[in-house]
Amino acid sequence: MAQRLNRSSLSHLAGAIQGPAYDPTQLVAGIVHIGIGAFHRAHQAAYVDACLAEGDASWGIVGVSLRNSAMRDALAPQDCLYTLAQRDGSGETLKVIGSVMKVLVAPEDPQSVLAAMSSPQTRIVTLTVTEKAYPRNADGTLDVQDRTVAADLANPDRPTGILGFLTEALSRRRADGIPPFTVLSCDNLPANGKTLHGLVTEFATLRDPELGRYIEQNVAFPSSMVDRIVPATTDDDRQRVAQALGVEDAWPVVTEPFMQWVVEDKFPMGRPAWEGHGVEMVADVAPFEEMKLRLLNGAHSAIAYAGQLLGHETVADAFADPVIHGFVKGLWRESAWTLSGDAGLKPDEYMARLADRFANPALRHRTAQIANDGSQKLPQRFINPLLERLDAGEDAPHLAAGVALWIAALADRGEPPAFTDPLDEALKAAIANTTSPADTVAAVLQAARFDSVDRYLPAVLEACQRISDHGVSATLAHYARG
Ligand code: CS2
Repeated sequence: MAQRLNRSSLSHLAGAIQGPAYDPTQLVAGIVHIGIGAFHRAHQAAYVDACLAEGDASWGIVGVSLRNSAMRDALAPQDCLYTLAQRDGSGETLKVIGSVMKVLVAPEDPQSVLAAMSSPQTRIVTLTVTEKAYPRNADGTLDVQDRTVAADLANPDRPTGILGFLTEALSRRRADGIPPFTVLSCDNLPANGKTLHGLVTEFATLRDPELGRYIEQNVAFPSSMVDRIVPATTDDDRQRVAQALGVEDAWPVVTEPFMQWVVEDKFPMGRPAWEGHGVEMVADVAPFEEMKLRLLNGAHSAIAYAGQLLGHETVADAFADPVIHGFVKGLWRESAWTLSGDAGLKPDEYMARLADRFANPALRHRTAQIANDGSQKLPQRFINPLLERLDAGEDAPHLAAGVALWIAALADRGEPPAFTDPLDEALKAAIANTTSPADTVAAVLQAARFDSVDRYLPAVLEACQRISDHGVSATLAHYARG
């Protein structure tokens, strides 16, 4: 068996592959990151790695897994070193990242997570936990019915979810006279920092109104827009990377060359010098985030559901299908119209670049991966721009058809389902129990808890009817022509 990637094998990596340009044993843990998956390791941890290489060793990362031990089990034997593989049509470059110091597994040992978060050295807590881990209602308020919320309110000193961990750690710091850390959400939600601040404040208030007030007034929750396409790692990736590296890496990350991070500059406890490494530190993230969620993520969801329905396994394959391509262009026209014009952004250039990124032949980004959790993604990707168009007296046929593609793909996902949703129980019941197409569409939109359903139900229904009468390709072509 080949030797494992770790500190002692770093000096004999094959080729010209670079390891960390600093001594990982000298790092101090300044950041706790909750949700240490592939995305974090390809994005924030890579930006931090670049900062550490400049000599400020105080921003090492302690990663936290909220669900299981898989990441810790893969990374611990390799001193948390891992390979970042950037690929596109012109080839692949590999780099070994050293910014992650250790990985904690919350369900096994919540106290070690709280201890890391409560340490005076920890100045920032970052999160990539996906949309569904923010227990909120359609209007952004706390979902008090959520099971994790109820469990964490009942056992505040043994939390399981993000609100429980953040609140308990902030409460312990306050009791110990340690200033609060800054909380940086890196999830694909509109106003992610503000949203999370509201949720933590509401949650903490239910525990203790005084604590709620303290968090509301004293803790910074900057918003951020993150962007990098990171498909799930496959066994082929592991083999290819091991061959190039000359040592084995149990969990490399594979991504595109492009990366972007726009961060609201609000860090009372300090931060890495990210701006020297391409991070845009701004006063208002909203225009960037809206453009990304609506143009990139919106198109991604349309490609994912259309691709699932038409048998395309990857984004690149689906985007090469002329009917999907044509539909996405129409969707882009509708969504781009909703973007704020005064932030100096250039949606046309952005969309041209997106088209190249989606066509990247070296990334096997599975449509099934993006299709997951539609009930949590569609509001910011389709529903919000759709409602804004209706408010302005414009129609939104592509956005409505995007919702219809989701419903059609949900009804057609096979057994075991090709993709899943946290509201599956209600969504499956909505699809199974209804008799007419109109009933099904209304029931699915209700089950997904979308906002203002009545306003766009007829347009979604029309698209669903077209799909069932004429098929997916003819429907996409119809909208693209319109
Ligand atoms: C994707 C995103 O899975 C999804 O929902 O749309 O993960 C997307 O790849 C990233 O946001 C790109 O930055």
